[in-house]
Amino acid sequence: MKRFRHVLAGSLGLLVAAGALTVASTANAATTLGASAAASGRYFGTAVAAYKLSDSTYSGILNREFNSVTPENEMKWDATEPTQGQFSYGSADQIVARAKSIGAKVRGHALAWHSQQPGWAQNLSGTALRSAMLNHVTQVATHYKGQIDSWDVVNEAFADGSSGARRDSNLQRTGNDWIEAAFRAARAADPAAKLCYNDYNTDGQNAKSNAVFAMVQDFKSRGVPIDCVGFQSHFNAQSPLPSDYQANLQRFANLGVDVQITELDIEGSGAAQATSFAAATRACLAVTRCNGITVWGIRDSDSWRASGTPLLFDGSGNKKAAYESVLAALNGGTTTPPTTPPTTPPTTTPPPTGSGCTSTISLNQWNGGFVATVKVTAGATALSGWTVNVTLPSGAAVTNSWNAQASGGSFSNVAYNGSVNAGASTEFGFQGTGTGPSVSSCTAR
Ligand code: 9MR
Repeated sequence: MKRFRHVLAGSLGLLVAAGALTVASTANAATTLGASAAASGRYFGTAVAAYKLSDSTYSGILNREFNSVTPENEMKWDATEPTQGQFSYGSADQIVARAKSIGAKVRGHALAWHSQQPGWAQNLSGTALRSAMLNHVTQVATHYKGQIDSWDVVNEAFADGSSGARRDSNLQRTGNDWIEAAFRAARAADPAAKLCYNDYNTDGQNAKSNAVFAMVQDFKSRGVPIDCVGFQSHFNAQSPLPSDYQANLQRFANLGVDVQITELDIEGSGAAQATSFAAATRACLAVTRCNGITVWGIRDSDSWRASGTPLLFDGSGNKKAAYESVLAALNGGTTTPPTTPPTTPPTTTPPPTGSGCTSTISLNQWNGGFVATVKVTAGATALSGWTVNVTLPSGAAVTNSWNAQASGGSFSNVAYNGSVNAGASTEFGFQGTGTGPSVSSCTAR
C-alpha cells in the first residue's frame, strides 16, 4: 500500500515535470517559490511560528510563497505534552489549519528529541521514559493522522565530531533500539505519513553522516519503517555548504529513502549568499528523491540566528538576492526569474523596422550582483536565430543563464527560441556578480 503510494506519486511527478517543460518553452515561469518547486513535483516550505500568523507581512509572504510548513516549536514534546498524559495542541493546530487553507503540506517536527523535553520527561529514565516516549509518539502522530506529509520522528540523535557514536541523552540511555521503537510507533499511528530521521552536520560526507547512513542501511535491511532523511542545512562561514552536498543526498537516496532539506538557512548577504542558496536548491533538484526544501523561517528577523541574516526575505519582508537566485534555480535555468521591478530603466528600444533584431536589458541590481532580463525583438523579417552581445562592465562576470547559450558576454538562442516572427519578441536572462550590463547589440541569423 505504502509502496504503491510512492510509485503513484513518482509518476505524477513525471507528468508535472513534462508539463513544466511546455510552460518553460513559452517562457511562463512560475513566480513563487512554491509554484516553481511544484513544477518538478517538489515543495518549498518554511518554518512557521503560530504567534506570528497574525502579522500581516509575515502571513502575506507565507500564503503567497510557500506550499509546505513546519511548526518551528509547536509540535515539540514540551509544547504538546507539557504535563505527562495531558496533551496541548492549540498552537500546532493553528499552523495545520493555516497550511490546509493555503493548500500547503505539513512537515511534523519533532516526535522524539533529546532537547525541548518537558521537565517531567527530563526527570524520567529507563522503562518509564521509554514508555512515556512511545506514548508521546503514538498520541501526537494519532492526533495528526492523515494530515502530515512527513514526520521528523527522531531528531539529532548522533554525536558531533569523529566518533560516529550516538549522542548521549536520557533517551539513548533507555537502550540503543529507542530510535527504531519510535519509528515503529509512528508507523502504527499514522501509516500514510513519511517517517524521517533528521539531523544537522550531516549535510556532507563525514563521520556523523556516515553513522546515520549506516543506521538507515541497517533499518532498511531489517524492515524498520523509515522513509526519509532530513538534512537540516544550517550553513555559515564556519560550516559552509559542503562541496559534496548533492553527492551526499544522492548516496542516501540510493539506500531507498527520500531526502529532504529541512531547515535551510545560510548566514551572509548579497551575491555570496545568493550563490550558496542557488547551489543548495540545485542540489535538491538534481536528486530525484529530494522531495523539497524548507527554509528555517521567513524574514531574517524571524530566524533563530537573526543577526546572521540567513533567510530569503529581509526584516521588512522584501525579497533578497538570495530569493531571486533560489527562484531562478527552481525554474531550472530555463525560465525568467526576476519578479522585482527593474532598478534601472530599460535602454531605449529602436522600433523593429528593418530586418535584423533589437535587444533591451532590464536589470535587477543589488550590491555585488545582478539578474538581467533581455528582450530580443525581431525586425520586419522573421528570425531563425539570434545572438546578443552585451558589454560587461569591468569586474562583472556571468555566473548562469537561462533560455540562451552563453559564452562570456555573448548569448545565442537555444533550440526552442531561435524562431521569432517579424515584430515578435522572446526573452532570456542571466545572473552575475558585479555590476550588470546596460548596453547590448543583437545580430540576426
Ligand atoms: O528555531 C528554533 C528556536 O526557535 C528554538 O528556540 C530552538 C530550541 O531548541 O529550536 C530551534 O529550531 C531547531 C530545530 O528544532 C532543530 N534543529 C535546529 C534548529 C535551530 O536551533
